Amino acid sequence: MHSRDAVVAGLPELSGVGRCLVMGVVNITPDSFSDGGEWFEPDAGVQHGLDLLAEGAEILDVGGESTRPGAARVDEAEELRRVIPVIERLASHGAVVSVDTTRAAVAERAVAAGARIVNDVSGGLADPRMGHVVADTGVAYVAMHWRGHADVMDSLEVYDDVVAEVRDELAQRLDALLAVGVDPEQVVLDPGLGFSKAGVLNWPILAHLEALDALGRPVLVGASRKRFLGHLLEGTRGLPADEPAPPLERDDATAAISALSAAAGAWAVRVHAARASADAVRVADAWTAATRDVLDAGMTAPAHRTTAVGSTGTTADEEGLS
Ligand code: PMM
Repeated sequence: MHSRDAVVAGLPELSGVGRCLVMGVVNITPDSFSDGGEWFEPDAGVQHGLDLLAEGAEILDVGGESTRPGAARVDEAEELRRVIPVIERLASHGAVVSVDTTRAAVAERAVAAGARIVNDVSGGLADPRMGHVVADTGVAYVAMHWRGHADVMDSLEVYDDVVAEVRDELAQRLDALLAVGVDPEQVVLDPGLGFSKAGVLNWPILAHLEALDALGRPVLVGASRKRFLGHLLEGTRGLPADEPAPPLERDDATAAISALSAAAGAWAVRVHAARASADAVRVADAWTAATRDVLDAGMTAPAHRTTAVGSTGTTADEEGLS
């Protein structure tokens, strides 16, 4: 069994989907690197969440503190003021809401307001009470690989073998969570792309997602609009050769990573632009299913499906094959 298919506690409607899920980002921050300030007012945040759902997101990740490298921390009261009203309103619309926080008190209040997932970029390291809150509430918990807050994270990117060290440090976080009573079924793991990881360090992690699969829990991939994509795209399509492509120019590359991550077995991708990634994970699903058909047939020619994966019921002519 792929770790993607492992049950995640408290999310029955998202279990058994059989393909990678899409988590849409709702940043209620004035200074996020990727969409800073755009959805800072609660009404705008809620509307943005609803738009992401309409574009195909299955989870909405609401955050009130920027993790942009070098960013200063916001205090707890301000973080609560930003996220709680938005979580309440999105949850009342029936959305599966996740709260992006490193603070146990914010996680607790967010769950009371309707959040079903706690997404902690510190994997429990930033707040010693976090594991206990997760155990007590029983909610799903994303534990991300992390070495320090935004003001110091760039100075902590020292690795001999980035894939093995990220895997081993995540395994330690998992053990620490289980030791305080968290059920393994609550946990989703995330390699933390871009967090204490400079450009080139992110590619081996993506290319070896199966190393995390070995930990037995589903994996979330958060590549969306990150700096390493900006560097990848330097000098393309008329962009300056010596400057990273700006965040809003990174969505197509993000969708490509969503497809590849989904094909590699990721449980979910966390993205700012949901539509392209919702399409991408479906492409990966159809691709993987067709590959499986060939393998099941003993490496002979595939038995052609009579109904396409995700078929809308329209004929080939209506859909326009050319
Ligand atoms: N990245 C950011 C914020 N939260 N959460 C998880 N689980 N994984 C990530 O990679 C991640 C995250 C930073 O991106 P943003 O500032 O655009 O939200």
